[in-house]
Amino acid sequence: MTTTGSSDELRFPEGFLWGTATAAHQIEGGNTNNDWWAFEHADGTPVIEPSGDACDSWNRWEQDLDLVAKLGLNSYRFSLEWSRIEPAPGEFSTVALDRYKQMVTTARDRGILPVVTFHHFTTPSWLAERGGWESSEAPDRFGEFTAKAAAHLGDEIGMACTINEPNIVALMGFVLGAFPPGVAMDFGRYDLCCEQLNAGHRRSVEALRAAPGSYPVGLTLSMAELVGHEGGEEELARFQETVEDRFLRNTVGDDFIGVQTYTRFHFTNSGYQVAIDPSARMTPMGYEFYPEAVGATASRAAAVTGLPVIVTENGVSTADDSERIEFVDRALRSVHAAIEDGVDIRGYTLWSLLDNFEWALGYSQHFGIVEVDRTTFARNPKPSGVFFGRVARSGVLGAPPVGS
Ligand code: GCO
Repeated sequence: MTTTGSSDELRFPEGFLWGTATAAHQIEGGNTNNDWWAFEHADGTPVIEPSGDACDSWNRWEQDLDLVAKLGLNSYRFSLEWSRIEPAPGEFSTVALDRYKQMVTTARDRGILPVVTFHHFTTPSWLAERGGWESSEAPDRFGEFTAKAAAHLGDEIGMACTINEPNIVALMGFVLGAFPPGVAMDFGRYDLCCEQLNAGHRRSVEALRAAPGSYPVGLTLSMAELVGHEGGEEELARFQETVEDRFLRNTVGDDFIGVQTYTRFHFTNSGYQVAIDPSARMTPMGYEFYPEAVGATASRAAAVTGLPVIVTENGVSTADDSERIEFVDRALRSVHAAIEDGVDIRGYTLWSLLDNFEWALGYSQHFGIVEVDRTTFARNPKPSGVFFGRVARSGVLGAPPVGS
């Protein structure tokens, strides 16, 4: 249980995971052999610019780990780029596997728990050309890839996240059309993709359980606090079921549920709304600025799955770093309140370590606690990173920052 110090100080449980996160395609650079690279260079997609060199983290990965350690965090969530590891079906790159293994061991050497995500939005071109997640072979192919990668990375993996936000892969790919394959409003293909991703998660869990070592395994899911208003209850229930609960139910036998929350959504008699108050404070992502959503989503995920919760992504896109500090402070207060209410939340991961490639929005968004010079790739920690590291080191959230 947590104890509180002075009235404004909130102490988090011993052993709480304090981390930050990235994803291969968003930071490595040069990931040319996947569906996202093709989507970025195709005509008529909503992608505003290609990922290009990203943050050059394929070459600067050790700098990134040094930053995580220097900030004082104890975990780092990063993803494997499937297309680097398996550039052609059944053909595996030892160089790529060795690199990711090096990241795991180097994280360990720095006292950082390596949290490895096996699929973070990108799919190898060879599989995309066969139908991607709609193809009947996708779940097995992903299970085989998981087995190969987990065997090579070995028993020093700290935690394994199978698929990052399967709901977003399906929703953006087949309803909103902003992710590959860029299909809009096709609910039949959306449903198929959801079922395939759920099957892929189960194959991946099986493969991880058979791999060397013993570490927690789970799914990470995009969740928003869903607020019902008069006349919106049915729409809320439909959204909750088709976008969240169908995945939450697919976690039986897992060790944790990864919750990834950025905002809340409103459901009224005119349907889904990002905000209902015309003067609501918004972020550059078009989300309502509402840090407290994460306490609600973590509580609901725990209630639905019965699993321990790790907040595997939370943060805010803002050019005003003091606003990020306010966001994280308020989000952590809502997490602490949920823990006080008995919710088993074991970690908080701030998205993101670096300002990086925000998918269709390119480099227009700033989620990082470290800024990256887009020309020299020099990394420069922000005050929000120093703030978060101080909380991580002490396990205590102090008085609200001045001016919040
Ligand atoms: C996601 C992804 C990240 C995003 C982050 C900000 O949740 O969409 O995991 O890749 O960059 O969430 O939108």
